[in-house]
Amino acid sequence: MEFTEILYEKKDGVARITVNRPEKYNACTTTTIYELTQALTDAWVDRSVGVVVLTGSGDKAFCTGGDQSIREAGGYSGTVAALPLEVGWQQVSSLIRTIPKPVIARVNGYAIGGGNVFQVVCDFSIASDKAKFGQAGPKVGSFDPGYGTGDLVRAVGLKKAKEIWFLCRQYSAAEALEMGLVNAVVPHEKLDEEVDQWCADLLEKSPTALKMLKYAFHAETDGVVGVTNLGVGGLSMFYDTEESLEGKNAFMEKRKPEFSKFR
Ligand code: 2NE
Repeated sequence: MEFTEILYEKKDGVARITVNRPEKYNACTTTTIYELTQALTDAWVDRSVGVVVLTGSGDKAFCTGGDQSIREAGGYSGTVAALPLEVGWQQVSSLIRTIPKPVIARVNGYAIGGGNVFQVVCDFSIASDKAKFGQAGPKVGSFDPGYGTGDLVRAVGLKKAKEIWFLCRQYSAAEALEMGLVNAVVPHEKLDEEVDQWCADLLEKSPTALKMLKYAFHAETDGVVGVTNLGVGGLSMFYDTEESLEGKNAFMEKRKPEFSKFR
């Protein structure tokens, strides 16, 4: 796959997606967002991938949200001009939350605005001790409702989530750990070692158990979409059974299905 604003590599069961605009502190255009959806979709369908790592290039920023320098009426420009704001950004968050594999945010620097939302919706966040966190919407005339507010509430509690959004303060990695915004903080130079260890620990586990757990965690909060994902996770396993195949085989062989032996 050819990308211009992200890097995408797959190795030893791990798909690593890197927002690659370090000169803009990894702020995103519509192209970046579109490419993120493509990479996440590829990681979803590739059975060799067990864990996804999301990060940013360089050592300044994980991601600082929308690129304000190319923001225009209606959204953010880029070569994929036809990607409306409400499709692209929430699609990335949605894919991170529904891809049936653990997604780790490797937070190597600033996670601000939409960048903080991305790390919030990841299953795990491992932060460098240099990382800084915060929302910026009310400062720059934006807000990120839904995943950007709901998952934050569940991570840090309602009062703290409102403080983060309304006041647009920045929080250190230590403060983020204390409030439950991240899972672990390590010295900057140990970040890759720590992320690699989490990947190795996850890759040892049953992929189906992890998939169903991920869906179960979101089923409660995501309404019919959450229940659908949980149900379809079950359906994909049912398709692997003899009982399910009997239905298909009977149809193809133009006979009545014999389901009674599966009772
Ligand atoms: C991240 C932060 C706090 C860093 O501050 P500092 O002082 O350490 O660095 P500086 O000089 O501000 O930034 C370094 C370079 O990166 C660019 C800056 O313009 C600067 O470029 P030069 O002047 O050196 O050429 N840069 C950083 N973030 C950028 C951005 N988001 N867009 C374009 N250029 C950016 C500080 O830079 C900061 O506060 N950044 C802005 C954060 C922000 O407002 N993000 C957007 C929030 S809204 C959003 O993400 C969103 C949403 O709410 C809903 C839907 C979709 C998106």
